[in-house]
Amino acid sequence: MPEDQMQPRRHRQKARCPEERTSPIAAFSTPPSTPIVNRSSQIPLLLATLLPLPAPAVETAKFPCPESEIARYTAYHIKTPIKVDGRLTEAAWQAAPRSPRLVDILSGQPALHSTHAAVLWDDKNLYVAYWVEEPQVHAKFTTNNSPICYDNDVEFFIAGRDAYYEFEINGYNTTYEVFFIWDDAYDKGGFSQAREFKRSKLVPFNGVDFKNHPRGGRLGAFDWHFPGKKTAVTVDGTVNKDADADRGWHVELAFPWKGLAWLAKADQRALPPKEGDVWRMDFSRFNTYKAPPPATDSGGWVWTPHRVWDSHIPECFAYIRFTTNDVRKAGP
Ligand SMILES: [Ca+2]
Ligand SMILES: [Ca+2]
Repeated sequence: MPEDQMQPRRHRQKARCPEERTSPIAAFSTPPSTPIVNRSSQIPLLLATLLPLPAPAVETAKFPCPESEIARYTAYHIKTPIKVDGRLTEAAWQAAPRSPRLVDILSGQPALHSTHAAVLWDDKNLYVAYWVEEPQVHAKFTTNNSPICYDNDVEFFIAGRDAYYEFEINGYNTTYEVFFIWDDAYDKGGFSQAREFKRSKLVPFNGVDFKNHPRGGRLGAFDWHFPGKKTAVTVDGTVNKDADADRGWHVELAFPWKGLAWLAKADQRALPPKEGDVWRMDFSRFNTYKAPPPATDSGGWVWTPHRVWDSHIPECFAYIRFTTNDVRKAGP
C-alpha cells in the first residue's frame, strides 16, 4: 500500500489496562498520558444523578451503557468439535450467526475496519471466533501475560454473578488473562477459601474510567489461567511488514465448561448450559492506532458500546443465550 494511503499508527493516548495502576506488571507499562474526556458520554450519568427517576430507570442509569443498546445473541450447539487451529473453515462457523461489525466503545459509531465475532458450544467447550480485518497486521508481545493491551488485540470477557474472566490475544497468539472477583463476594462466595485466590496474591482493582460501579471494587488474580483453554490465530498477510497489504487475522478459542466452575458457582448455573441459559460476555478489539480525523476513533471497538472507556462493566456485556438447537438450524 502506498505510504500516503496508510493509516497513521500511533500509540493510544490513554490508559486502559487494569494492571497499569494496580499490579506488579505495571513495570512493563508506559506512563498514562492525559485522559481524553468524552464529555458527551458523561451526560447520561450526570442526568441520572440529578433527576428524580422512577426506580427501574434509576437501576438502568447506574451504568453508562443504555440497556436498549446491549446486544442479544443466540449461541448454537454443535455435535462435531471445533478444531482450534485458527482456521474458521468449519461448516459450523460458516453457519453460526455473526455479530454485527464492532463499533466504537465510546461513540457507538462504525469502526475503521470490520471485526465480527461468533459463539458456538458443545458439551465440553464454549467456542469463540473473531474475524479481524486489518490492512497492516502488527504484533509485539510473544510472552503470555505480557501487557497485550499495548498491542493490537482482541478481547473476550465472560461474567458470572460474582466474578468475571478477562482474556486478551494478539496476532502472535500471545495471551493475557485475569480473573476478577467482586470484593463483596470474596468471602461470601467461597473464593477466600481457595488456594488459587489467596488474598495475598490478589490485586485490588476499581475499574478504568468507570470507577463508580455500584458494586464497588474487585480483586484481580493476575496469575490465574483458564484450565484447558485452547487458542489459535491465523494471519492472512504478514506481521510487522507494512510494505504489503494484509487482509487481517482470525482468532479461534475453546474454553472448557469445567473451567467456568468459579463463574457458575454463585447462582449454580449449569455447565454446560441448559436450553435458554444466558451468560454475559464482551467482545472487543483494541488498537495502537486510530482512524484519522474527522473520524472520532477511540481505538477501542466493541459489540455493545460501553459509552465509557472501560471494558470492566459486566452490565454492559452482550446477552448470549444458549440453545441446544444445532447450528444447522440457525437462520441466515
Ligand atoms: Ca478451526
Ligand atoms: Ca503486512
